[in-house]
Amino acid sequence: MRNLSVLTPVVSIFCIFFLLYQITLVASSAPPPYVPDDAIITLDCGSATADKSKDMYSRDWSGDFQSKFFPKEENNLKSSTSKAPVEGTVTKAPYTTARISSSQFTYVFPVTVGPKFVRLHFNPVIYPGFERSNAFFTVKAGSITLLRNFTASVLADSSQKKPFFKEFCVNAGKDQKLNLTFIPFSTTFYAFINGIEIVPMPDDLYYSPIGTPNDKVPLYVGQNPEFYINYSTALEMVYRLNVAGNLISPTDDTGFFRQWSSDNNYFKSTGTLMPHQPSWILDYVYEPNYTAPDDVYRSARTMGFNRTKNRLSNLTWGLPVDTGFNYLVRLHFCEIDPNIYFVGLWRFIIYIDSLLAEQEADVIGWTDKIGRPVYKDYVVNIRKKGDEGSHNLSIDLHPITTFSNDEAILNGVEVFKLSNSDGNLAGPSEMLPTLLAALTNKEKESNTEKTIFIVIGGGVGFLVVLTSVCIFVLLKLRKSRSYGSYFPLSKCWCWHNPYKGNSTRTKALSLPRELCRHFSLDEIRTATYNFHQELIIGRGGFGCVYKGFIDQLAGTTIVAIKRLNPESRQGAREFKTEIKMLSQLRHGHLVSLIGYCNDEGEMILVYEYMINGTLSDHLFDTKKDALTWKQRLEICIGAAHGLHYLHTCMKNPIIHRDVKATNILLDDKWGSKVSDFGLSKMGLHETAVSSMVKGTFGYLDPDYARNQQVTAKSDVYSFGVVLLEVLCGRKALNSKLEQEQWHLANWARKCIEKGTINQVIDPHLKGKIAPDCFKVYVEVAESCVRDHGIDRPTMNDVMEKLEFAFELQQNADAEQEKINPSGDITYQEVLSFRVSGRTTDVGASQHINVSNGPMFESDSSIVLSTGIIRDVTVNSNTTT
Ligand SMILES: *[C@@H]1O[C@H](CO)[C@@H](O)[C@H](O)[C@H]1NC(C)=O
Ligand SMILES: *[C@@H]1O[C@H](CO)[C@@H](O)[C@H](O)[C@H]1NC(C)=O
Ligand SMILES: *[C@@H]1O[C@H](CO)[C@@H](O)[C@H](O)[C@H]1NC(C)=O
Ligand SMILES: *[C@@H]1O[C@H](CO)[C@@H](O)[C@H](O)[C@H]1NC(C)=O
Ligand SMILES: *[C@@H]1O[C@H](CO)[C@@H](O)[C@H](O)[C@H]1NC(C)=O
Ligand SMILES: *[C@@H]1O[C@H](CO)[C@@H](O)[C@H](O)[C@H]1NC(C)=O
Ligand SMILES: CC(=O)N[C@H]1CO[C@H](CO)[C@@H](O)[C@@H]1O
Repeated sequence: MRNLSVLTPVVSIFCIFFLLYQITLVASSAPPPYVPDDAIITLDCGSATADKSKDMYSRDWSGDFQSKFFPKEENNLKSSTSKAPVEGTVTKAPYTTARISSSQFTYVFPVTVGPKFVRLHFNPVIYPGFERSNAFFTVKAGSITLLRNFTASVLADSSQKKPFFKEFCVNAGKDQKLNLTFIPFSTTFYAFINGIEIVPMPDDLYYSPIGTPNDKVPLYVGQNPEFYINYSTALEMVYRLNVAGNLISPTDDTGFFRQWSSDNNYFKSTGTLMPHQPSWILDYVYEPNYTAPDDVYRSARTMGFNRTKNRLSNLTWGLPVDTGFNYLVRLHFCEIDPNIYFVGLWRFIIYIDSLLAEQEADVIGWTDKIGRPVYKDYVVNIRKKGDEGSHNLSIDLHPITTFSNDEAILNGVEVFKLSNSDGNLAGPSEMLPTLLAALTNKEKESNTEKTIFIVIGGGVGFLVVLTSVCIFVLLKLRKSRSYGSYFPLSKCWCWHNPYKGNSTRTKALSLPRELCRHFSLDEIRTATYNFHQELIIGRGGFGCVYKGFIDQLAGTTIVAIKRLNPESRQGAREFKTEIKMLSQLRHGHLVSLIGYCNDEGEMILVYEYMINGTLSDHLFDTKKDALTWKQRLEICIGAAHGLHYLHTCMKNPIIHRDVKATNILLDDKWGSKVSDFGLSKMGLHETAVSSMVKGTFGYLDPDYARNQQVTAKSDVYSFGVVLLEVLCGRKALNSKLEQEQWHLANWARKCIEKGTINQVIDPHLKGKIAPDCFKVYVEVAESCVRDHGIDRPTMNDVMEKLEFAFELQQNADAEQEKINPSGDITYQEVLSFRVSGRTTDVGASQHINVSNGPMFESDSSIVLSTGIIRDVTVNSNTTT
């Protein structure tokens, strides 16, 4: 008895303490009301300050013109304001005026430190003087990219050309400024903005930096247990849904002017609506009362009364999102069914993107009582899967079968995209084809501009140079007739040689000469629109070459991006050293290597972009205008210079090993550059069919095929084949022709020997080649494709002779023009011409034995024997 009487007060005291403890616990967890420390800014862009206009919710907007938020800096002054033509019902602020510019402009908002809502309002109509499809720009908040390569018009097209807004959460840093910069893609495009809203928000509304109470840190679905969202992250609101409810307008939000939409378009299963409870007084114990408007919690979707069906299904929402980002998914819950009053009655599983997010959700279990709102945050990573740009993020609720009910409930959903580690929120664009068309047009425009400039600018200079050259030539011609003494001349000729000016292109890239830039894989992805199919400009055994756009924010440079495929990615370690070596090679006639990327096991090379493609594109089966003879000569001379440089720039010659018409690229001025040099050394060549012999059939030095001894003369042979292709307009190897003509080099040699080479020249060149020039050219070509390397000239000889041939053509043209100033220049055909008796030939052997006897045995097919590849040779017996 005594014992009991002692126990009773103890128990009761304990109970009282426990109750008090509970009460204080509840009281202390009720959050204080939020008092914003900053004013709300609503800026009507493009409208004068004096005008205060009201939007459809009767909120006031003030003009940005001469406002303190729009500094009078030089860039900003280039922007203009424009009125939106009245379309449909949009006659309210901020959509009636816009600020538009083809150069970048910045707004500076003085704000307190802390996170803010930033809402950008767009009305994508046609503004006078601006083409709708040319709205293409990037928006940055400080260093964070909010919208990259954003095309407001497309977004609007998919939502019926209505005005729309984009909402972000961005943190203002210590300098207490929020800068919003609008950057057009390039000067052809423009950026525009109709309205900007800045609204302060509580620190803990969506952010959860380290130190946040555990139950408020988002669960990282399928990964680590938690995911902290710190203030350096920017959020983009993608969905804010009032489940089973109607639209809640900004003015009915809890003071942040958020808009809540109906979930009707995203709800995918069947279910019932919980009766809306308009009179419920909600009890905010676990969340601040500003978390969401009461109306969000006063309605919900549940599954319905058929328990058999519920057990077999999910309550499902599908939300299309961009891939390659993390998403914050906030689910709002509030039990509003008066019959659900105890724990364990309604329990369900939550899947987010088909991953288990919550094993046992029980709203009453979380809140103890009906009418108490609670939210749960999850972060889910939506990976890039192949080419898929958009993905349906699914939310599935599945009931856990309990003793009385099989149900699930949801009241509201918010989904935010989280910025990447590089501060980017921009997803893939759906706009690629349009963009490409626009860029291509732009390219063409600038090309014609340039061409006109050159023709006009070059015309005057050309006359001056030509006059001096003529005088010089005449003087020189009197003095000497030997090749050697023409060389000073060739230098004169270079003054007006358009391709000599090519180094300006390299300079335009503003890269230090020796520097080889390292690109991150992200940069490469951005530049190629994630290796977009439409940007492929070349394919080969090595992988693909993409057209790429780098430094998009600073004016955009077009580059060629070569991505080596996994099979050729051998020797990753040597990659970097080789790249360093290659990047040292700089010459006006070599395609410059700008940089590389070796992230994640990739091997990617970034080259300057050559707008006119390959020489091959313009020689064979082309619908393009045929290249003129002089253009062809200049192209060959340029390529010869490039190869000569490779052979002589270092102590040991760098041998290209794959000289061919597809490796000679043409720039905007039809100057030529050699590409793909140095790759064979790394074992990265596309034509690396065997480890023994590398090269391309039809161009392959027979000496090399025999001995596997590669020398600079192997390049000379291949270059000779190119010279023949240029002259004949035929491919090095063409099995569609008669068998004896398959192999151009062998066939041409036979024709030269027989004196019938004139019969196989490109029909486009008939009557265009001065006979003297023709002879020199054919001699050079023939000497290059001789069977033995020792009989072939050096690249230097080839280069000089080609320049000589060019001069002969120039002189002949000048003569012709004197006789017939207005007419087309036509030369007599060289009917029969043999290369023989070349006494002044440099470095050439005295005997030519072109087709006497089988110089290279073969049975007219590609012979693969003991791993050695031989070139195709025409059986000489068939001709005799
Ligand atoms: C914002 O712009 C102002 C004025 O141009 C500049 O002083 C400030 O450093 C900028 N702040 C940021 C974060 O870019
Ligand atoms: C903030 O979060 C991002 C992404 O999770 C992370 O990369 C960054 O290091 C974090 N910054 C700080 C200061 O914790
Ligand atoms: C939240 O509660 C406070 C009082 O605690 C009140 O002043 C405020 O208006 C409420 N906010 C909302 C959005 O209901
Ligand atoms: C409940 O759903 C099941 C499965 O869909 C169906 O077979 C059954 O007829 C439904 N019951 C009622 C009463 O509608
Ligand atoms: C994604 O979900 C939306 C709406 O929920 C739907 O209209 C669309 O067809 C879905 N797309 C795919 C690929 O499932
Ligand atoms: C519910 O959704 C989850 C996740 O997508 C899925 O794994 C499960 O099979 C679904 N259950 C039913 C009954 O459809
Ligand atoms: C059309 C376009 O420019 N799309 C790119 C925009 O930027 C993102 C992010 O870098 C790229 O992924 C898109 O390909």
